[in-house]
Amino acid sequence: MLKPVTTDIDALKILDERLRWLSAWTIHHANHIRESDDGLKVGGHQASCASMTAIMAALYFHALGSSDRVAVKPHAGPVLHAIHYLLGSQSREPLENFRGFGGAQSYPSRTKDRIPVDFSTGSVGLGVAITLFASLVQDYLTAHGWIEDKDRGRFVALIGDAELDEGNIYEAIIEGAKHDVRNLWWIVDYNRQSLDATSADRMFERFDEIFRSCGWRVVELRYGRKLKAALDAHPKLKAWFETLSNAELSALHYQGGATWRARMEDRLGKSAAAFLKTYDDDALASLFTDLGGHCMETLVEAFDAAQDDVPTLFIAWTIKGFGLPFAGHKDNHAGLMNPTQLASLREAMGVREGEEWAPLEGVGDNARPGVEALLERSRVAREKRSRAFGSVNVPAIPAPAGDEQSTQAAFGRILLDLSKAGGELADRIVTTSPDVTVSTNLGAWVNQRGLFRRGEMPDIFAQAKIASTQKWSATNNGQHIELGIAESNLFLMLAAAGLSGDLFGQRLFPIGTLYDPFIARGLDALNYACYQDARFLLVATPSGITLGPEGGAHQSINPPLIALGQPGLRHYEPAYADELAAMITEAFRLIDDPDGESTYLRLSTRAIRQVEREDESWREGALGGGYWLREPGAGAEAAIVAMGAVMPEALAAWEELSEDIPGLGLLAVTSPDLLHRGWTAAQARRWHGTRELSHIEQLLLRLSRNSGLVTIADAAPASLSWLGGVLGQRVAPLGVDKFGQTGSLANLYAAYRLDGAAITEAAAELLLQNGQ
Ligand SMILES: Cc1ncc(C[n+]2csc(CCOP(=O)(O)OP(=O)(O)O)c2C)c(N)n1
Ligand SMILES: [Mg+2]
Repeated sequence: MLKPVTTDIDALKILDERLRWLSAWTIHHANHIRESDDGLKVGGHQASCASMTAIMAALYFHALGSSDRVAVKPHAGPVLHAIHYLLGSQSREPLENFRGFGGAQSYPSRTKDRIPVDFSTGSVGLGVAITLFASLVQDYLTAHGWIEDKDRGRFVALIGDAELDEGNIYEAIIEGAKHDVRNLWWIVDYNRQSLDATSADRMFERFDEIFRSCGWRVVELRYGRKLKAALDAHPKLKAWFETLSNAELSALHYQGGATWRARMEDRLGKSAAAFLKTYDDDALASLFTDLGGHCMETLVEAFDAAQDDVPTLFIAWTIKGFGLPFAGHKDNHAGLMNPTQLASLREAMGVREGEEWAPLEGVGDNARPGVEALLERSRVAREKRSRAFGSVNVPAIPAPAGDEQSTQAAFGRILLDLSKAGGELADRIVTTSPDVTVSTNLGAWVNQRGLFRRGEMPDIFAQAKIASTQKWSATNNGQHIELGIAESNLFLMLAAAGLSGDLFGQRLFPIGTLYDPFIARGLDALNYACYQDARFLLVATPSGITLGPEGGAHQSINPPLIALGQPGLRHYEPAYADELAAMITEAFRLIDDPDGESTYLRLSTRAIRQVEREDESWREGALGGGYWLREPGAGAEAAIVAMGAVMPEALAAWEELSEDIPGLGLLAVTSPDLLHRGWTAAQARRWHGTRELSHIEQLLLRLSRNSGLVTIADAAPASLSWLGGVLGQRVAPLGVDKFGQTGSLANLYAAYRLDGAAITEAAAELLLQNGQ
């Protein structure tokens, strides 16, 4: 772990100033100097950066070790780039092109930025919480013997104070307390301002209570050294200072020394007179800006003092826009200095015109060697880590036997078989679920592989010999991470475990299960996981109104549409167990492939009769998004297009209708998502001159151009209705477009038009139109 290095506070202060300059300049350059060809506002957050430069200088140039990982507050992205610029690991061009195409991204991005970014940030709150789950993954890997103690690091989140309103942070620390998480530093840039205005008063006390009760150490860095000494010598002044509301304090910082003086004369009268005599206005303003988060000595001391593994929240008081003309102004969130203000700042910082990008411009000859030596000593990684892929052999997974099976039960069987068979893949699987382990059929796997806990957790029921089919004991060898009901945590857990190869050089195959409708509960965290290219398998089950008696609150409708629009996540919806086995094999392959992605399996509890296969020709189609379960006749007038659990209805209708409609085909769609992607990709290729039909075009070309398609899915009808746009065939879309309710399958399929009668009617109508 970290050892404090002998540091040069003066050099750190210089670097703090360099970061403030470079971040402000980068944003200024993008907005005021770079040519704009579209007139769009470029933007950037000079005030949010200035608020954090001392904290980040103390961290990156003093406290961080080489195995530590950081999630940087999104709006401080330019400071991170400036740090790497000073370290020599960022070049000038991406900074000149900040927020431009191919330039440094507005918010730190793992995938798009050239510098090492440990965690992408942007949606506030998520970058904070993922560090907690990454720390848990580190504990998991250590316990399983995959990383050594010397390679363990600390996980740091740099947090805006308004970010602490995000509920996902509290869901995470509650979960963290259960798992006894450690090695976390969360550092709040407590500038008491949000986007709109100043934030609610005295929240630091609330945060303090909440975090402490979850087992955290809370370190408040309210005062810098100078201010602390001054206030300690004047208790009345201190008492008054501490009564100032966030808005009053911010306004005073903005207004400056004369206003501080007038206010103190007014409020404290004679008792302040002696104190005020010792400061001119500028000195007074400067004294009151000496808050903990701007005082290098205070920061370094606090970081050096927190070298154990207790999770620690630092509340570092700061001023938003510190050192800039709009410091403390409530509207400064997106505020940009104008060219005149920027020129004054440049002069004040000793930067010559034309030398704005020179890394150590303005640093005197005497100071330079010390600053350069400190940069040299920084243990922060300069290079992006290469990503570890292809490390684990993924064998083909056999389909579980059984004439009648549900995809959910088959999923449980597949994992059980994998566990029993053993091997590297099985050992590298880690499962997790927000309190629906048993009801999503992970129970048998957990019986085999056990729960993971750093401290052992005995199964009291088993010890008491109370009969139960489910073992529930935990050890540090276990492979299932139990989560409380908080779907956002599930996705952050999957994100962290799905980045294991990138963060720790150790591949894991994370599988998360939840009920399909509750994907929506964690949607932003799911998007966040995909955005940074975390790799995992998401198993959502049960799904749809096929859930029957469980009723409308648990019957999902729109997740296939969500998946259709979600980059980085492949949706598969199998009808049969053999399809599922092929998809799980593919999902594992995609996890460990540089060009892979994550997979979402939408499963069902409905046991259906399995189909007889004549050969293996279905397999490739099923993995590509669809295949003809019943081949159409050449130029057929119609086809039924069905997905997932309603396949028996589609097959029955096909049997019934194929006498009347010669050549009627039955297309089993396994992934509208892949079909749609393939279709648009083929179009894009054609624009570039390559003629190559997509999978769905090839499938549909078997039918006549003016044929009709009856599409059916236990999901929003739009999941499949778009298929009519591929070749211009007409579509009668069946699906669920009202909330579900309780009932038997027969009741519900009839009421929601997912039965054979609906298919027949829809087909008849299409054919009638054909005749017209
Ligand atoms: C989930 C989400 N909601 C809203 C925003 C828009 N937003 C960006 S920054 C911000 C306020 C940030 O205030 P704070 O966290 O205190 O940061 P700082 O004052 O340091 O800029 C908001 C609302 C966002 N990025 N993410
Ligand atoms: Mg703030």
